[in-house]
Amino acid sequence: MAENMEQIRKSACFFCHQNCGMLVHVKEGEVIANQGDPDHPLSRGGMCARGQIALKHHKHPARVNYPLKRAGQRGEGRWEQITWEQAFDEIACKLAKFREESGAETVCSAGGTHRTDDWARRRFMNLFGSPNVFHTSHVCWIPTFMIETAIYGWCAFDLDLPQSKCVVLWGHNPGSSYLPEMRSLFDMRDLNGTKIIVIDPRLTESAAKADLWLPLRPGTDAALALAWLNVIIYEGLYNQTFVENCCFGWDKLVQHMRPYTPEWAAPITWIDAKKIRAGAHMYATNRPGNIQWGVAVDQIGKGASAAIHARALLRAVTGNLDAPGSDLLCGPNQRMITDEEMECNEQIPEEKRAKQLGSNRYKLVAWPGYNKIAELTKRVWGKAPPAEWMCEAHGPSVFEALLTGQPYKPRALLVLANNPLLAYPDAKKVYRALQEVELLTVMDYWLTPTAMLADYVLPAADWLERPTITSTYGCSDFVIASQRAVQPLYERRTDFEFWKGLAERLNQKEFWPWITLEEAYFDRLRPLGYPANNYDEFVEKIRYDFPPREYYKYGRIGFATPSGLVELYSQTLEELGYDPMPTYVGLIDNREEDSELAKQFPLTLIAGSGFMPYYHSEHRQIKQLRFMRHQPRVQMNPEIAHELGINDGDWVWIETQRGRIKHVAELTQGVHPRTVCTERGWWFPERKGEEPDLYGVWQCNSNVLTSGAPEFCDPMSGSWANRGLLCRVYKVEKENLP
Ligand SMILES: Nc1nc2c(c(=O)[nH]1)N[C@H]1C(S)=C(S)[C@@H](COP(=O)(O)OP(=O)(O)OC[C@H]3O[C@@H](n4cnc5c(=O)[nH]c(N)nc54)[C@H](O)[C@@H]3O)O[C@H]1N2
Ligand SMILES: Nc1nc2c(c(=O)[nH]1)N[C@H]1C(S)=C(S)[C@@H](COP(=O)(O)OP(=O)(O)OC[C@H]3O[C@@H](n4cnc5c(=O)[nH]c(N)nc54)[C@H](O)[C@@H]3O)O[C@H]1N2
Ligand code: SF4
Ligand SMILES: [Mo]
Repeated sequence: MAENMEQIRKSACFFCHQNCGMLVHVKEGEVIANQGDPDHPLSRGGMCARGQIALKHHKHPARVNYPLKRAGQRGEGRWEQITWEQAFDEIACKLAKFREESGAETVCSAGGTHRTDDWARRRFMNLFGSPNVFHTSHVCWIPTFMIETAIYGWCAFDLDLPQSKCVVLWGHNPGSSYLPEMRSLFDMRDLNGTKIIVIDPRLTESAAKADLWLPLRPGTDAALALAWLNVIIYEGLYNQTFVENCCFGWDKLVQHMRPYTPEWAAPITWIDAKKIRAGAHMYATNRPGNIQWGVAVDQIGKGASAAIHARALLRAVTGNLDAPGSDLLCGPNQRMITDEEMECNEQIPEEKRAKQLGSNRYKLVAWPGYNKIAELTKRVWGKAPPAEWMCEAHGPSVFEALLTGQPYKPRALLVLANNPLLAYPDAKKVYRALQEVELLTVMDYWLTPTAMLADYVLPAADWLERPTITSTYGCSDFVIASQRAVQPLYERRTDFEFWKGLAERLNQKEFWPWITLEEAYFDRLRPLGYPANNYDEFVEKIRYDFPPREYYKYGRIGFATPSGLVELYSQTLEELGYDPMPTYVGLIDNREEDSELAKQFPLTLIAGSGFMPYYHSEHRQIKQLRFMRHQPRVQMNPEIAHELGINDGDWVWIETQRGRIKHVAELTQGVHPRTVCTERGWWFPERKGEEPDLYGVWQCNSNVLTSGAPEFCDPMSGSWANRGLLCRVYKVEKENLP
């Protein structure tokens, strides 16, 4: 096609992992417009405010466009522009030196949420010999994935909504976090009369439309889920056939659940026993039903696993698993080359696996747990979930190792698609840890607060500049392929090229045969057997592959667990030294209501949840979005605010034992008088980037308030606590107003 003709490219937005389909209009190699793709099977033409500003993001004057090397002191903000060749040569040379002097494991890599080709990161790190890859996985879906897989052989995230009679949104607010999903859900409710239950301390966009809203005390989800199990078991609302034929450990579970009555849970959860029962009845009697994953439960730190585990067992005892209208076990993609198959996991020796930081303490989402899960899933499904995400070093433990040198001191941190100062707990500790690292590289679109501390900053290509494969972190049975709309501007490169560039200098050349990312993707899709000669043609002609839906797969293959059944009593968890059935362990900060600490910090904190229009710490640079939400807001109830002399719009301090931050008070009846909710991810790109300001990162960053210390973390999953912490709130003094 002539260069000057307008072309439409079938792309996918990657400002979040909904990956909405986009039709991108391109003329003379430049993007001129983008619109939602009405033929996209999931987003159906929809897009959110972030999708709308893709062009502003693409052409924003503050984007990092060339590799930068630190010229002054760390954090001084003086940079020298260098070539990619120089950056690769220098970084690779340092990595080789660290490997030789102190072992490959001293090179670590940090990620955030899924934004990019993480199989490439893992492939590089495995071949390099380091097990120390980590993400925010321990607080985002992965505890859920691994616990559910331990119990029933895959995570039941594939929801068969059209036939469902009841959907539970448990710590999930698609009304601000997944807008396309919110639309489908409420369209379906209007069409089918599906019941919707929302379990959320706040009256959210989703809760406002629910049939039943259970406003629980933050962090007490395990108590609520256990009480639902108690009701369902002891009132005989369970699915007897499923329990008898498909489950292991029923008698033990019945005994174990005896104490967890709604009356026991009421004072813990702040929900009255009648309402707890009503919720359990609604879910158990409107079958088939779904429980939609929400990240809140992964973020309650100590005790997160009990909540996740109990929530999963609710599906099992009601038989809401892999049946029409319930939560399905899709299993891995059977025909394409999966993320896991791209990772070269077999290349990392046992002796290096044992050096994975945090894996001796938090075993499930690390090599000890992953080994078991991978063996079972391979036996039944033929394939394993990816090690990237499911088998990780523990971020807070890596930062701890940097500060203490125990069990050894990491020397390099390769940060990519992550803003650690805003994403990981106890941000001041993360900051001190980053000062300790000898080599810090950051690949990003912007000079973020974290990038300001780097030795090298590398310019990342955005979603318009690269192809995308969508397959739910490499864990679903379907695939959607999308095109690169344009070649990267300036010297921006894809994350894949970053790993490949290093790999080629570190003796991995034979493992990276592809020149472009499209070539790698096409190799992965080739086994699907479609008539296409290259990736672009695949997208043009085929674009997606959804295998026919098969219900009750367990009838044919069984469940990928030691017994081949749904394990109400989990042998995998027991073998790892964990509780085979969920047990309530209480809140992290205060077990006793009258403790000294609870007197000093009388309120319960939610340290951030999703809100529009931002994605975590991103997009504050984009004027059109900033106009919608200019500064951070803390939600609190007018009753407590008035007691504290706080008015709507006042700047207030929110303080925990770790530190304090400022937000603007937003008074709302939609939260309990004892609960406050801050926003996550705030920094101010318009302020000074150099030390000590770092774009105002210490002013409003919710992670100043959180903790990743072992006593706050869940031993099974490694979750740290962002929800259910103790805090106090008071007005900002005149001299401290921003
Ligand atoms: N207190 C508190 N902390 C939390 C949470 C919370 O609710 N409260 N939520 C947690 C959760 S669920 C998550 S997932 C994490 C998110 O943590 P992060 O993923 O670190 O969050 P982001 O702010 O989105 O940072 C991503 C960075 O990567 C850059 N980026 C985006 N796309 C790409 C790409 O394709 N390539 C490259 N190289 N860079 C890219 C962005 O510009 C941004 O600077 O935070 C966790 N931390
Ligand atoms: N706009 C926007 N969308 C996003 C993101 C974003 O940053 N911004 N991030 C993306 C990512 S990486 C993720 S993981 C998803 C997460 O999306 P969701 O699963 O929707 O999670 P959150 O929005 O963090 O929180 C959901 C709800 O949990 C409630 N909550 C807080 N504490 C508790 C608790 O202890 N128990 C219960 N039951 N509920 C609680 C909060 O009030 C909130 O309304 O969103 C994705 N989408
Ligand atoms: S940021 Fe918005 S448009 Fe982009 S994928 Fe997510 S929901 Fe879709
Ligand atoms: Mo997340």
